[in-house]
Amino acid sequence: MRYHVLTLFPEAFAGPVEHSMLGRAARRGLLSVQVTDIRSYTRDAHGTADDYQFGGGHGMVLKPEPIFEATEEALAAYPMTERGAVPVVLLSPQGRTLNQQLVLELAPAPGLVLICGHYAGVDERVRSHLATHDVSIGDYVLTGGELAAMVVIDAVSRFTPGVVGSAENVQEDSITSGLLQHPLYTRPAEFRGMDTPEVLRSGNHAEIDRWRRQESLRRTLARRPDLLETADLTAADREYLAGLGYSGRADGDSDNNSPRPAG
Ligand code: 6GU
Repeated sequence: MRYHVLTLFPEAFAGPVEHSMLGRAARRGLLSVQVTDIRSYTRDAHGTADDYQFGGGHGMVLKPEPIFEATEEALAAYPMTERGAVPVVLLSPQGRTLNQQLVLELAPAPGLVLICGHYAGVDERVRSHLATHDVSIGDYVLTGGELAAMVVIDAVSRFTPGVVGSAENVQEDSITSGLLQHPLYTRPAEFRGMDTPEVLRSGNHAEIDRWRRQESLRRTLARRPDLLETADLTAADREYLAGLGYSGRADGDSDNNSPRPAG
């Protein structure tokens, strides 16, 4: 994956990209992160990237020209690629909230252009005529899109072969599987009076798998019951959940999205 980040704060990417799993992946040639200073695409002597908003009001607005030109130059690296095959992602609090499904949608692309918004916002023409995706990382407001772009890069890169240990890790992790992960333990078996589950040390792999699946289900029901609506559940899963008082919906014949008590 080739990432093209457009930002007013290129320095912000040096640390996170170099000193992390991503840095290791970049040095191994599995991905690249090209950071472009939007200001380098401005035409005036002061490098003016923003301007007052039409209609008046507080807050400056990022001008369209430098962002269009920087994006077009990034896309020029893909001359043989179909238009739209390289997503142009605008990071803004108004966007679609990032989740693992959106991450999976972005992951197969050969490259990603990430536009970091700032100030009051960006000229609407960037959103309407340049960006293919408008993405937020959650319901809170950041000072800029830089941290959000790093979150997208990190989450998407986990699906680039070789970036994380094994493909299994990615397929079995929380959320991708549709359920939260079961609890994890390592040595020592007992620490300050806190025990670890006997079953995990039993060597009985069928029992271990069953325990892990049930813990995943229990934890998902307790913390994120919404995920159970779309998770791939077996008859045994449903039976276990029913024992916990969950009676989800009977295979999509109900519009009720909230868990109901059993019975
Ligand atoms: Cl992508 N940008 C900003 N400025 N704030 C945010 C965000 C993005 N996502 C959540 N909050």
